[in-house]
Amino acid sequence: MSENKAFHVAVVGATGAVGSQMLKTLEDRKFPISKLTVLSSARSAGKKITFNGEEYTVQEAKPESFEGVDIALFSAGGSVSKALAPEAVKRGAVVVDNTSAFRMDKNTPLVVPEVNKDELRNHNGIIANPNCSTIQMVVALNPVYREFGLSKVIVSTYQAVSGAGASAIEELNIQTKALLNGEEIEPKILPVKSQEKHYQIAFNAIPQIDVFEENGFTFEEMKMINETKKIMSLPDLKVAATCVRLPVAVGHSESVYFEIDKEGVSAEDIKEVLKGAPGITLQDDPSRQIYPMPADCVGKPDVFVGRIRKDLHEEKGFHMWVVSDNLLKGAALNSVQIAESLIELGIVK
Ligand code: NAP
Ligand code: 12T
Repeated sequence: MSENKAFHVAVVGATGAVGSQMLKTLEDRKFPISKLTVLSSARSAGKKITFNGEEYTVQEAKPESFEGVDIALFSAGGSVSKALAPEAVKRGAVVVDNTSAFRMDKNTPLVVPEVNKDELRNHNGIIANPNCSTIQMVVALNPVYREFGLSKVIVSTYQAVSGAGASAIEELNIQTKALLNGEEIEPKILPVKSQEKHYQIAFNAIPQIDVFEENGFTFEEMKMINETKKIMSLPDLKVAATCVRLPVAVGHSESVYFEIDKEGVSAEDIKEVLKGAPGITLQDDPSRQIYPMPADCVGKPDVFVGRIRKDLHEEKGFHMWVVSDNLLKGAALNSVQIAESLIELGIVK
């Protein structure tokens, strides 16, 4: 029985914001591991990491690192995935990739287990983990779509700095302290490290996440648009997104407007559907000031939904507020759930 087997797991980018949460999630969920390989760039090679009370030495990721690996979780940037994921597959591993490198490739399943777990059966060695903002939105939209249909989505995000890596968390902390002490700041990371201009994030809001495309949308916004259609198998769904970075360390928030197909549906009907849905916690009671906030979601696996209300003008239109830990369901947890699903479906044996 595959359930009793244990696997050689490699984590690529193990020293990063996402990779460290992957290790914690594997530990917390008692993932069946027979051997663990922790990989990074040459910069962190030699560093020690503790996992399940044992010490592991971080190694530089190379093609040979994947000999004998059953499952490789990648979270070290798109160029690392492009170079090394095929090398891992060549050596017999199944790759769960957290970067945008393969997400829109038509031979690569893009999976949120609550929504489209069966797509895993079509993999060719690599399974893509969607963008963090997309994952929490589709977890909330899918049960609504199943019950009432879905024609349009307009989302504005309020995203945490941890989505941009460990260095962006450090930048927020340093700037906040400096500004409170009346000192000068020198932004170096946000909005996009490799671009020319960098802006203050402490006490600010930056309407740019990832680089701009020709059409005026940012790549983060285009990821939300294209990935939502692919995961939900709704190529004709109308989707628009505006993605904004806030001075919050962990936890993405989203204001989601959506239009359903069915008429005569109430906000209560939407709440009923979301109440029992997988991976969702409904926090919605305005009379008691109950709604989701990032500070309450840190470290928790669920997608939290509240502020559900019917639009005042559009009969089929609704609004909701969706919050989740971007490093967990948005990244590490979803990847580990994909790996668990691969075992459960007998795809990795
Ligand atoms: P991070 O905190 O900056 O960590 C980056 C990790 O990648 C570190 O472990 C780093 O190792 C490693 N790395 C960098 N260059 C490498 C190389 N050439 N070879 C091997 N390892 C290398 O970033 P993060 O926030 O964890 O994000 C990592 C990646 O995950 C991102 O680039 C993005 O593609 C993806 N991501 C996806 C989502 C999502 O929406 N699902 C969210 C966030 C991030 P060193 O310690 O040696 O530098
Ligand atoms: N640049 O889709 O900056 O791999 O918050 C996710 C988050 C890329 C991704 C961010 C990013 C991804 C960010």
